[in-house]
Amino acid sequence: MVNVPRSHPRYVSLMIRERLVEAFKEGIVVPEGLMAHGRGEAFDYILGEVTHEMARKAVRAAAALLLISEKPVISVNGNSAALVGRELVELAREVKAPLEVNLFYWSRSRVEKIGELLKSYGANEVLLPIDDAEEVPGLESSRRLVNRRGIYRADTVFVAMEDGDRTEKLRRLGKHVVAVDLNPFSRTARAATVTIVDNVVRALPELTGAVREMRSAGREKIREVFESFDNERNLKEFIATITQRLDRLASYGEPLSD
Ligand code: PTJ
Repeated sequence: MVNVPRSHPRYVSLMIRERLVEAFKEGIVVPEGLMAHGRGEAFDYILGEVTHEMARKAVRAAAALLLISEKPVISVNGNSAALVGRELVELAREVKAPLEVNLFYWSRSRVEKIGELLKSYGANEVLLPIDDAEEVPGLESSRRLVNRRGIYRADTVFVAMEDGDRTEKLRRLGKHVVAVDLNPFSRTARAATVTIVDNVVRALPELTGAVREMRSAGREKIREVFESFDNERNLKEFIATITQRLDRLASYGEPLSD
C-alpha cells in the first residue's frame, strides 16, 4: 500500500482508492469496478465530497422503506463489499434482511469470496445466486441470477453502485429499490424508488443510524416519512446543485476542492 500522508487534503478519497485496489488484488473487485469508482469520484468531487441535505432526506425515506418492507434484501456487489462490507452487514442486521451477492461480472469464485468476506464481518447467512438460483425475467446480464429465498421474493431491494438495467426490471416486477449512486443522471438513480446521491462510504453509516433512530416511531409515522418523499424532485435538486457548482467553476471562481 502506498504511503498517503494524513495531512493530504484528499486523504479520505485516496484511502478509498487504496481499499479498492487492495480488494481488486484479493479478487473481490473487478478491473471495471475501478473505472466505475472513477465515475463516482468525479460526481463526488463536483458535489463537494459532502453529504447534502437532499441525501439526508433520501436516507430517511430509505430507512423508512426498509423498516416497513416485509421482505427486504441487501444486494452486494464487488465494489460495495470492498468499500462498505462491514456496514452492509450491520444494516442487514438492523433491518432484519438477508444479504445476497449479485454480480454483473459473474464468476463463481468471486461470488464465494464476497460471501466469505461478509461472513468474516459477522454475517450469519449470505445468500448466493448459485444453489437456489432463479432468473429475474427480462434481464439479460448476469445480474438476472438471483437467489430464490432472497431477491427473487423480496418486496424491497437495496443496491449500491449498479449499472442501470436491474433497477428498471425490479421496479417493473413491482419491487421497491433503494439505490446509492453518486450519479443523479443514471438510469439506476431515476428508476429507483429512493435514490441516495452520496458516496456509499458516507451513506451507509447515515442509513443505519436513521434506521436505529426511526425504529421506535409508530408504523404510521414511518410510512408517512416514506410516502412524503419524491425521488424525482430530490434528483432535480441535486442536478440544480451540480449546475450551480459548475457555474461557479466556469466563472473561474474558487476550485471546488483541492
Ligand atoms: O462487482 P460487479 O461485477 O457486480 O460490478 C460492479 C460494477 C460497479 C463494476 C458494476 O455495477 C458497474 O459497471 O457499474 P456502473 O455501470 O459503472 O455504475 C456504477 C455507478 O456507481 C455509477 O453511476 C457511479 O457514479 C456510481 N459510484 C461509483 N462509486 C461510487 C458510486 N456511487 C456511490 N459511492 C461510490 N463510492
